[in-house]
Amino acid sequence: MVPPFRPEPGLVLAWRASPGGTAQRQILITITLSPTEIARLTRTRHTMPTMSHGSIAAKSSTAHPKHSLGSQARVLLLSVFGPYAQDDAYGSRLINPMELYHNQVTRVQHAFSLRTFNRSWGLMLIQANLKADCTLLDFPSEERFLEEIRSHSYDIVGVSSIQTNLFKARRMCKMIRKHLPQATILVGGHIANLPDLKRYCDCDHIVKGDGVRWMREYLGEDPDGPIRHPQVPGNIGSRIMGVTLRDHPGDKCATVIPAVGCPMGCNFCSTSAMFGGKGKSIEFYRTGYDLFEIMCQLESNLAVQAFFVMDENFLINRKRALGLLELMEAHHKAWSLYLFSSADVLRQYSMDQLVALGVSWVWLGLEGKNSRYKKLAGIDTIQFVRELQEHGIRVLGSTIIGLEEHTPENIDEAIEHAVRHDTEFHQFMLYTPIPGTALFAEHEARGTMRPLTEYSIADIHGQKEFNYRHPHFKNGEETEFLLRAFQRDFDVNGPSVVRIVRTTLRAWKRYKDHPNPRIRARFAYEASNLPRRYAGVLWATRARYRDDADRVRQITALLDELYEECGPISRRAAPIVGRRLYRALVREETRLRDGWSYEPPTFYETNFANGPAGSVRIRSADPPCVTRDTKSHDASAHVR
Ligand code: B12
Ligand code: SF4
Repeated sequence: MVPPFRPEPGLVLAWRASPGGTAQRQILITITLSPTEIARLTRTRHTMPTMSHGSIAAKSSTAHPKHSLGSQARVLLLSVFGPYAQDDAYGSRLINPMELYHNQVTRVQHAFSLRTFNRSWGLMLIQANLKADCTLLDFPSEERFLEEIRSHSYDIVGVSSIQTNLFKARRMCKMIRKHLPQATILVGGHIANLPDLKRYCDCDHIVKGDGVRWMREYLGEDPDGPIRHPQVPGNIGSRIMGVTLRDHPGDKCATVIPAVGCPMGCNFCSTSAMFGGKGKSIEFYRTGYDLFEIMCQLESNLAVQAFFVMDENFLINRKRALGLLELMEAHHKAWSLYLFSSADVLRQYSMDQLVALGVSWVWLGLEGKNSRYKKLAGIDTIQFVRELQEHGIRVLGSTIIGLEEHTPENIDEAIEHAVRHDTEFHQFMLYTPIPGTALFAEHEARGTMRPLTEYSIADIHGQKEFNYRHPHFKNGEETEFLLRAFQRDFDVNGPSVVRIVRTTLRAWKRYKDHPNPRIRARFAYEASNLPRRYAGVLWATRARYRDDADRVRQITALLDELYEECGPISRRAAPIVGRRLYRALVREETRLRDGWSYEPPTFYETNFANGPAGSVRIRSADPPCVTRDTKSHDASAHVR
């Protein structure tokens, strides 16, 4: 049972018709204020009283608010407080953990689910690019957050949140006001697109779009200065089958953030909407050379040769991608890249180019059979996924449940279509109009949004229910359809880890004798787990599925293929590693059955020396020392 959100005194949440009497709706909050509260809310805090809201990067800097202390201001940046994987009154939900895969990809795979955390990269990027002293408290508990604002003095406190975590952001603002009444409060991240956010959160500025530029302007620093890059491992504390992955090729990688936003502008996409929508994106690193410089530093400082490229559609800037490839070739970099991409953009590259660029994972929007997205037009995605896999490119397919044409009668067909892709990972998400997107505006205009009183915003994370009236799904049946999709994919295609071993093995067989030593080296690195660890994975998984004849047959065939390729060493290793893994797997299953969940550790970091006790000073990767223009710009020129 999810405990209901208990509104604090004076807070009323309701939808009502806008004054014009149209179908437009707005969120109405009535807040009863004491005279001191009114005085506090209306007071100017070190800021020019020009704008109540932040600006997207493209707005004129003359209207930009400034902090009176400039770079002398002390800044604290915060992510919303945990714990996350539990049902509570502040909007945490057990089914919405702070984990990418277990949240929305492998959530029904039990102990086979990949458990891992990612840092709050947006906050890290901001911190690395301010001259002002800036402290970051990432994933605090509520107590730790309170301790920080009670025991330290800050001039600016910035909270990053997504819309789902509104109640936490609201509580944090309230607490900051109470304990640091002189501080300016900023709220940024995807929550900024929520209409009337200021009515919920007692903050001074809502920052929409890129926070680096906004903060630099706010502090009187150079908004066009070069972008330093945080040095951050892509994944933290990864576990699978009950085992923690340490130095595991395939997990050990650095995050690199070339850009934010996506010029494709799909109607439901809040990331695209956040950074300007169709035709727009914000590039931090415009050329292959800029990116290469950063990646070289991350490579040596973090000892990685794989990169999680945090860019919604990295390959869309072809010149930059091919520029990077040229430098990788010239400098013999056998890097692996984990990318997000749309199918049409991927298709603009030859397989040779993708392989040479080290593309070894791609997060691919499959959306739905016959969905009308331009990025999928004329592409047989099942065939395309197969082709990518044959070249060692593992695919995380992303399918939408609840497209307008989906009905209770045809949903199984839609699910079967998704499952037939047999991708290594498959994300299923509910079609959800998020404020700020074209889809939301459409539903608003049609009057099909559900009243806020009917649901909690904390449940609008794409894995539970709709926030609008679907034309065909009634009475919350989407919850079961979504779960059915995950379960079907798991039942038919089995644990993702086996699919990953399959594609890694086939790619190794195909590329181990490639004439280019750089390409051979990359495949060798990715295949280095095969003889022992992956042999053990298959052995243990087969043991776990011993009562399922089909699965046993399938895994045995793959294991035989692996033995043939890797020789006697793998035959000897499989049962030894496998038995150990099997025991860990069963232990993990018991733990999970008993209600075990995972939480990310807290990080406390400063961008200056001699920070408070317990804090760690960050280091960042520096770009080539030229002034960069990171303004929002028309990126459509890159799309052929
Ligand atoms: C990494 C990630 C995660 C990580 C979270 C890591 C973390 N520490 O928070 C994981 C995998 C755990 C995750 C989970 C979820 N996520 Co998520 N996630 C992302 C992802 C892919 C990347 C975010 C990122 O780092 N981008 C790169 C950085 C540089 O950009 P940024 O974060 O936007 O930050 C910039 C600005 O926003 C701004 N900014 C950000 N914070 C602040 C704060 C201040 C003070 C200021 C001034 C500026 C500022 O400045 C930054 C630099 O320009 C985005 C999609 C995307 N591409 O952005 C989705 C996204 C943010 N997630 C989203 C959602 C919905 C979720 C989930 C609910 C699950 C789901 N259904 O997808 C859960 C929630 C988990 C929870 N309990 O809170 C949505 C948010 C929708 C919305 N409008 O609110 C997004 C946009 C994906 C999408 N399109 O649906 N997520
Ligand atoms: S292609 Fe992907 S990232 Fe780009 S707008 Fe569409 S859904 Fe968003």
